[in-house]
Amino acid sequence: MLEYPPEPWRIKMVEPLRATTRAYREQALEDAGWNPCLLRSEDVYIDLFTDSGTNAMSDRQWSALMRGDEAYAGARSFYVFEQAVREHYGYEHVIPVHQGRGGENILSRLLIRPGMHVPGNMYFPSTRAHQELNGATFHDVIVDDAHDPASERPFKGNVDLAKLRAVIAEHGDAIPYVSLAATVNMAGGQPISVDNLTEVCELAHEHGIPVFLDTARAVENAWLIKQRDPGWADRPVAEILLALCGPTDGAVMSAKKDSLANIGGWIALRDPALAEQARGLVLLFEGLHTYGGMAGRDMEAIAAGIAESVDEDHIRARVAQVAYLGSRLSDAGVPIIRPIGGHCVCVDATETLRHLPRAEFPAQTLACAIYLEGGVRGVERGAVSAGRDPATGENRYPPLEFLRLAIPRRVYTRAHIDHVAGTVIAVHRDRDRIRSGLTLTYEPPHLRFFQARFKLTTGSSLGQERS
Ligand code: P70
Repeated sequence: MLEYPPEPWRIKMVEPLRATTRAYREQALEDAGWNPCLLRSEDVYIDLFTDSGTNAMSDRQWSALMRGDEAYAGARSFYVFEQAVREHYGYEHVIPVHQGRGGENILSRLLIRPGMHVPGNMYFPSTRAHQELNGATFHDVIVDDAHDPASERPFKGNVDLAKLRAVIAEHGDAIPYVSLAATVNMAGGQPISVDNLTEVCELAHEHGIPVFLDTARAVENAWLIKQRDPGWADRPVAEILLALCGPTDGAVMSAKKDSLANIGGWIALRDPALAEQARGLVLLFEGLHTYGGMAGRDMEAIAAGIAESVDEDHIRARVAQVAYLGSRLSDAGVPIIRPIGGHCVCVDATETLRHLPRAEFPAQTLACAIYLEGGVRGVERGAVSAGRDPATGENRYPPLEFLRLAIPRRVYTRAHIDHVAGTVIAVHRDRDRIRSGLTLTYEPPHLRFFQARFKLTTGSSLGQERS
């Protein structure tokens, strides 16, 4: 079992949690249409649904909130925020948005025209949804190992340059940009290396194609580079972050992840003309270009959070807590995506529930089973998340089908994490008792996993009650 260092913080304020009984949870899940996304958070004991916006802010961030300048235009807080992004991510033009998908909407509208093609290192649901809404086809150019849960390759977020070359050869003129992510969420929080990212930018730039980086978890990516690439082992994480952003043309950020905030985001660009167009769209969809849908106090909290996010003690403890959960599961024989990523541990659902067909959504079923067992909420990352092909209307079955346990930053203690490990290990041990998968009863057209409802394919329980 991997040990992790004591947290570099102590707790000043607490939020009570409520444990529930199995019978209570069965009713709650039934009411939620067998979709943990639709549970009330009060009915969840340990919530690993997401690490997005669920972080605990520091006393410094809370006091920064009080400095929020709520002026409609040109608020002081905007300039504090802009300066923090410029200093730590290295981009000149910083445009606030209310959260990541606000930025995805602006960038996609700005650059994509119907019939275009966007290559990227694996898809992310909201990113691809905005690309498709604007008429583009997404092409996954990530290395093959990213689709193999057992592969121990250190940089499973890397782009396969041959795949990218092939997309450029076929669609060169119709590629508005390359869409990269650091880390790659849908691959289990796997990092991209500085070398690979630099090569991708060189190749794209040779063809006049810009590269935009999703920096939601780029600090975690930078930390994993420090751990896994000997060339960067002695460098501060803040320097690695700048090296990651350096070769790219801009970024889209959800500040709800690395930046330890509860809401917010930004777009950053190097090209002044493009930045001016982006501000024009932000005015229409988000708010004025000096607040972008955020309150002044949110911008202050993000600025303080950015500085904390690159603190070596913080990022070491954060990633180590994730690794601790992963190692506890691995040691007990639970199949997880290897190596353990930056923000989550992912349980391989096709491997755990081999007896269920993909059409019965094994990862969604596993998410339900761990909620019933221990009140732990994770999220499906498989066929439900992948949605339907816009052209054929058929379900997409991505190679990876997993249950994601995403760990909020600075929120849960080691005893909480041990409870999660115990819950998942118990479900895995009794996996043969899970006799039924799930069938969709309702699905919305976009990002269906958030609102979809299901019923058990057979019977009235997952068949895992204790006798
Ligand atoms: C999650 C959240 C959000 C996210 C992300 C990356 C790499 C952009 C965004 C969007 C929440 C989520 C959102 C849509 C589908 C599934 C889950 N990830 N890029 O739980 O940012 O939420 O601020 O609009 O991970 O992983 P935002």
